[in-house]
Amino acid sequence: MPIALITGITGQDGSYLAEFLLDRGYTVHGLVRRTSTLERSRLQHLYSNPAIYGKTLHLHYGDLEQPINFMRILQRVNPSEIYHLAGQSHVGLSFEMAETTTDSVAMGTLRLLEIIREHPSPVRFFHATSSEIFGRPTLSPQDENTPLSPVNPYGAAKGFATQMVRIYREKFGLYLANGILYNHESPRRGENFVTRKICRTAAAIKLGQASELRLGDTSAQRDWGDARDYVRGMWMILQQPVADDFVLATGILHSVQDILELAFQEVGLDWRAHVRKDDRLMRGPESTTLVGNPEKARRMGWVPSTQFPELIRWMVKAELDSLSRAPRTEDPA
Ligand code: G4F
Repeated sequence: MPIALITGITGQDGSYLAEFLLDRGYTVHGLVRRTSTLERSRLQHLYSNPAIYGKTLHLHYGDLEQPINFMRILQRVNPSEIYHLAGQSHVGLSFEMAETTTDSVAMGTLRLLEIIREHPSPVRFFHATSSEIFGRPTLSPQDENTPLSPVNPYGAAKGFATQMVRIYREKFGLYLANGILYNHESPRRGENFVTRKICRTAAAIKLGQASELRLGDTSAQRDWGDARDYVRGMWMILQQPVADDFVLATGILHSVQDILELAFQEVGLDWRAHVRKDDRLMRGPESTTLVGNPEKARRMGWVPSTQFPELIRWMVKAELDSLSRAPRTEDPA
């Protein structure tokens, strides 16, 4: 039975990836940070299933600031595949928390690479990197050979980690792969990312639990896909005979405004009556024309399955359903 170790298992991608691998007969081990609150809601259905938790799914306390702790877990678990998804992932916040972001994203990855270098058994390593490494690219769409030009601390940290994966792969002949991931969303997305924020607030307004939605730059454009497609792509990347880098993207740009219109249409309201521009949510240096060329991933058989309107409708329906059961108390900024 194959064994996988996932860093960042409690996040959107980690939880979908855990489900995907368990369905394929893997034993899955996840690294979870020790915090005062037990944030495992995305894994709750697996965690509370006695046929799964403690049998084919195991969680270990650990974080990437403590390499010895990770080394022990690696030795004990001895996985055939490692999926490295952990790290501060909010671009806007990375301006406020540049050091924390750099430490978790850049140094966290380097520490793992150093440990893998010394690990006695062969292991395949997937690094979830980001389109933010391209920042303001001179070429669109971007592919695996596009030069890095990040415009925020998060993108710079990811750029460093991406390049170190390439360097260690070449120098030490290790199986290390980068998945260059464009935006990917789902009802499990964090509430302060724009798709989830819009879908959740539109649903809350419809249900009388909120009255307005405050946003930054609604003309901003991104290449948005379905997170479930992206975790399937991560797995496919590690099944390739030779370690390599792959762009996972839809190849199609949409704007924040497009999300707004689709989400409010889904709840039968006019967005103009509820949306307010908030300058505090403007990002300053904004990444532009981040749209990926997924041609190389297509050649390995990866095709995104969900169209953008379907993705937004799915997210809005999920929010209507969850807010009907448990009304909103938070105000996502
Ligand atoms: O949803 P976002 O915060 O995602 P962003 O910054 O593109 O980053 C996400 O995708 C990257 C992959 O390309 C990942 F690497 C990264 O970890 C993360 O998962 O913002 C999307 C766009 C931006 O242009 C932002 O300025 O939406 C714009 N926006 C406008 N108003 C807003 C808001 N973003 C947020 N979060 N909140 C707003 O009110």
